[in-house]
Amino acid sequence: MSIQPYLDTYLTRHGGSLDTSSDRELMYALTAAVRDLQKPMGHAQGKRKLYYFSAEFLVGRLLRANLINLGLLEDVEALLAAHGRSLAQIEDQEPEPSLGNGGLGRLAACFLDSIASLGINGDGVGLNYHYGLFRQRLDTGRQTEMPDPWIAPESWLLDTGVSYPVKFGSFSLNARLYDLEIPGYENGICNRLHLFDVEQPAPPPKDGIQFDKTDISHHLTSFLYPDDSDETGRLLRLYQQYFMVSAGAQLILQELEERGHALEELDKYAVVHINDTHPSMVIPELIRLLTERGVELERAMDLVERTCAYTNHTILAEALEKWPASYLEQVTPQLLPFIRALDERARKRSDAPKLAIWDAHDVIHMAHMDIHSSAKVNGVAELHTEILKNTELHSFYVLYPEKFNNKTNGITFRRWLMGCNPALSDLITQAIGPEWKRDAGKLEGLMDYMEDSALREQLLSVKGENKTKLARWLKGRGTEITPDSILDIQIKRLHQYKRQQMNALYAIWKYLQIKEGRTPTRPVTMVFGAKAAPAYTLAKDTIHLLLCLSRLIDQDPQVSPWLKLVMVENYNVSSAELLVPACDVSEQISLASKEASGTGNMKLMANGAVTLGTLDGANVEISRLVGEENIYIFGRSADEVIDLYQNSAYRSSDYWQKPEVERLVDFIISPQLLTMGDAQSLSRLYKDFISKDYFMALLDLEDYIAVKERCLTDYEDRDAWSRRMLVNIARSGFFSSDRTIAEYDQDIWHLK
Ligand code: 26Q
Repeated sequence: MSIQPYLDTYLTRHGGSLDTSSDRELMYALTAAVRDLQKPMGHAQGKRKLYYFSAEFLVGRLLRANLINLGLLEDVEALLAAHGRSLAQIEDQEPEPSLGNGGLGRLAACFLDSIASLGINGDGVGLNYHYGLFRQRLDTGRQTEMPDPWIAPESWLLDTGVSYPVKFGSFSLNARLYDLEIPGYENGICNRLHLFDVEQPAPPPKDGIQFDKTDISHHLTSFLYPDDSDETGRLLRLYQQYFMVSAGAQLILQELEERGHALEELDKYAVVHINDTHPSMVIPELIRLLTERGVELERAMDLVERTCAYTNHTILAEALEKWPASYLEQVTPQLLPFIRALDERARKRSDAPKLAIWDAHDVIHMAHMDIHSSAKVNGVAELHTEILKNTELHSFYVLYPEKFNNKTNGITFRRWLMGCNPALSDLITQAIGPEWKRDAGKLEGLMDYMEDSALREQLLSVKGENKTKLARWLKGRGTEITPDSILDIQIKRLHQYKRQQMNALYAIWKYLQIKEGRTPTRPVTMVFGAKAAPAYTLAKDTIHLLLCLSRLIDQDPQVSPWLKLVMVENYNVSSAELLVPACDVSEQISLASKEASGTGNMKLMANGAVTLGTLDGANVEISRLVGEENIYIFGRSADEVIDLYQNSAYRSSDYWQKPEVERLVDFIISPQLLTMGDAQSLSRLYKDFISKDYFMALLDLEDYIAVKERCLTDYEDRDAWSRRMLVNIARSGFFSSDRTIAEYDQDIWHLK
């Protein structure tokens, strides 16, 4: 397979060439060439087909990823180099599809890559948001949000020309189907991500991300998670969800019939995976469509229960979706009789009120509907699944023990090692050969090189090169860092449970230490990348605090040679691909029990970062795999935290009263800091720390500081540190999404 003819055709048609076209034109040319080359490729085959429904697919840039999977990366790099061009520069012009917000969306993208790579018959189903989540700006000392348009003149989207009618309470819309092709890794297969869109999408709003949320027909696919702090926003979310699942359900039944199967055989030929509760309405919608076409109601409910599977990604109560029945009455009244029927059916199995789908207050509980009406329910890491079974969803577990299972998350090593860290990939291949690229479990072979000091030296120097590369990129954006410093990185959505605010208190501690003359052996660079939900005040205040600290440190000549705090603007997949290979210390510091899994932790580990974290989510499994000498664990356990909540026993003021803690918290409203920023914002954060601190940052603070200091000191023994890096890389193979997907198939989907 060669890309050259496709590329030549495009360039000739557009009057360009590899020598004369701009990087952007070449990006368009390569996009079109790869797209054309993929078009005739075959879809994975199989008796049963998976439809993976998700409100988010955070796919990232696609050029490099697709070239890797098509086996064309090296050829294209060589071809470009022969004309003095570089793929890295060209791909920098590629806009990143902004179709997700974080872990759940990126997981869905890794899963599609693994599904195609394992040759599994499965497609994704989602929405084509034109302006994404939002583009984050930090130039005013706080976060502001802008539209993030990504659909360029030459995009990866294929217009299928197909559309499905979707009926709402008072009007109808057509859902037009666009496809993104998802090639498998060197197997000639191309699956699809189906993205539904309105027929007349609105142009980008002029006033930031504000738009008329009642103009559903034009704005339904404008943004992912439109501001839901008012009712029009919440209704719009519901319109989005129903639009996605109704079109998706029609597509499933159409494909079933096209393959010549009867509707009664749905469960034999289709699996519907529900990624968190956002697509849950696919359950009543499928039942509605089946009965409309003549299947008897009880039979339809049975069929759908055997067809669906649900993944839970959170134990946070506020993220478990509940909808007032009145909202559904307005948006999608045709579903209510079917939800009522599902509720009555569930009540025959258990009449406990807390298991109800439709409760006494006329609220509909999506997760409850998913559990009653799916064949399988899974959590995303061992600890998370145990917590679901023993606490959050305990009554459901008692009712349906056989439905519950764990599927520890994973990442695609094609993007998160081969794609983003070619130098490390080459080093690994030199040592153990290329088989790890097909089977990440083979990375374990690196353990045999523990005494190979030359290899470990190279590991350190590759890390150094990646840090230099990051430093160059940051410099282009106006920030200077010392590549020689320790890179301590926390990259993830901003949320109190993830405890960026605790890391900020560490920055204050370090700042004060240096002011007192206790300089570290080596400078430390603390890097944050995080977007806050637009209406999440305390999260935005935390960003403000970080930006204030960053300025305070920069302006202090006594401190700035030793400490730097960088907040990367608009953190996304593309910036993650630069940050992950460069990281020394991976901050995974959520309050134990709250982070369902985490997947950044896996990416950083695979790239030779050492984890500093709590025993939460998949950190528990990382810790078991690498052993306690190769990870820095601190803080209370999930059991202790759950006890504290159950007994309402945590008082943040008890911890604030400790002089060491008080000094750090009070610094937030000190004159020094107040001159840097906004008093209202800083004092709101301060008050939250001392009077609430719902996610218990002060509880773990002292232990965190002590363990972080030990970690930074240990970094100086470069020989011992390189051993830690090697163990982390070698043991990361378990977290391949190929392993995760093979388990989903084995235990849930049964497709192969
Ligand atoms: C809910 C209601 C209203 C508006 C928005 C939402 C909403 C939106 C997004 C709720 C949840 C999400 C996203 C959740 C998410 O990303 N969860 C992460 O999933 C990862 C993959 O399983 C895990 O690794 C992370 O631990 C988990 O936080």
